[in-house]
Amino acid sequence: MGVVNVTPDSFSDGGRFLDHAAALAHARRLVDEGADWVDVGGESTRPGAAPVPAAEELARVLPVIEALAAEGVRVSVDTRKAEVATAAVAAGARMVNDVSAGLAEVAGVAGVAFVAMHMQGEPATMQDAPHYDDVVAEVRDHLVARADAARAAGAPEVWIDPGIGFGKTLDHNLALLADLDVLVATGYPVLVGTSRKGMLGALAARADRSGAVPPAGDRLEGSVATATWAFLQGAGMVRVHDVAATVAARAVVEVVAARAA
Ligand code: PMM
Repeated sequence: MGVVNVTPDSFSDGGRFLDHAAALAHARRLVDEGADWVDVGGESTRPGAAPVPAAEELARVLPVIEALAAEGVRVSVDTRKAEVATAAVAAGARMVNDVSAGLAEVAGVAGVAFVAMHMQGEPATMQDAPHYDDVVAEVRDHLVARADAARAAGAPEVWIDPGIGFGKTLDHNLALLADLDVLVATGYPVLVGTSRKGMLGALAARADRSGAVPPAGDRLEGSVATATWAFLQGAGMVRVHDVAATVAARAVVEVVAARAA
């Protein structure tokens, strides 16, 4: 799944694709590079981000979704608002990717695929003091409940996603990645998004002699490494900014995995 953020403030590509022509060109490039889905979002959910009114979100994403869908691209809409999800589906989106996992019924009624992602709290404050007694079990139980609701409401395809970086410390993120098999064992296909995220900045700084944290646009190695890890643990899809590098890495590791099987 390739990411197209039509926003002024997303943490790694904010402002680059606010122009619709630039967003479309970027989306086409991601498809050429091997993306099966293009995830179009109009509201940044980075830590501390302010909410965006529905009308503004719609103005950002609808023209892009309409144009891509008309070209036969499988488009997912990254939104937390029922109104935006419904309009996006009418414009041709075939998946609702909801970081709050609250739109299960909306996706079901619309008859499109659904991604239930786990988030503790709200983007504005979610990184203040995330707390879990057992992060892996709590995330799993919440996602299964939301995925069951989406399926009961009629969603034809339902994914679960641990929500790396959404109300989670580095240790929580590492626990979820290390125990990804627990999510895979639910039977729901698993989507993972680590691309360019803060945890990769923190891990890169640990590995770097100077201790410098690389900026979001300079976290390709960690992004590809964790996407590859996710595939090897049984994830069915990864949400990434750098499609070509991820596809190439997966092609290599698949050969090794097939040999090992
Ligand atoms: N991460 C972001 C936004 N949407 N959706 C899913 N399903 N999983 C994620 O991990 C996820 C998401 C934040 O990243 P961005 O600002 O680069 O889009």
